[in-house]
Amino acid sequence: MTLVNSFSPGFHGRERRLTDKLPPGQYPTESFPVLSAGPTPKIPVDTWQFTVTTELGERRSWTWDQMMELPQQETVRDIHCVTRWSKFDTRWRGVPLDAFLEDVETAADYAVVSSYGGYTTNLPLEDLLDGQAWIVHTYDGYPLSPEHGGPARLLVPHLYFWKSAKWVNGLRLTHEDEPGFWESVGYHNYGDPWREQRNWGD
Ligand SMILES: Nc1nc2c(c(=O)[nH]1)N[C@H]1C(S)=C(S)[C@@H](COP(=O)(O)O)O[C@H]1N2
Ligand SMILES: [Mo]
Repeated sequence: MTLVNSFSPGFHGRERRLTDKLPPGQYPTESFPVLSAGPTPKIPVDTWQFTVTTELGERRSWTWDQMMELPQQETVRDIHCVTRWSKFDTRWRGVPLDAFLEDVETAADYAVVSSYGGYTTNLPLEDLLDGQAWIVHTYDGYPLSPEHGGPARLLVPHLYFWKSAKWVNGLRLTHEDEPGFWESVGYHNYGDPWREQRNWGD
């Protein structure tokens, strides 16, 4: 077997690529499963807003049109759901969180991201910055469908996909880390797929 592999660079290359891209305990899928804890809210873009609230209660909101005027980026990422599917090379378009947060004055270390419908998820503020997270409105060239979080969702591909809040409508900056919806019922507080942080205690 080893001999065959070493004479077959194509196969060897594929194997290598899979182990580099697939976190422990995950399997790759071509489909795009829908995972929602409740009904799918329908949010028209003319009522959509994204609001940042600081630890001092100061608020800054963007309408859909204002969000679309911010610098847009396209990003191609692998996503990893805690239910063990991973999907490679998903293509998104949206606004990096840096663009929303650059003029916001804060000394907070954490953020609680919130959604239409009431879903929340928490993460360290630094995980949202430096080009690591986006508010995305386009998936694979088309407007993001309601089932997948349209009109806009958070995308934080370096953490398990439950951190990527669908139907996102804002974030609150906090000094103390406050567990969100899944984090408060046993999911890991941080959720790094490469360290297999699925549940509290992992
Ligand atoms: N608002 C909201 N966002 C959410 C969820 C949810 O139930 N509500 N589910 C999370 C979970 S557990 C996962 S795996 C992904 C699923 O995204 P998808 O349905 O686009 O695959 O969305 C995350 N974001
Ligand atoms: Mo999930």
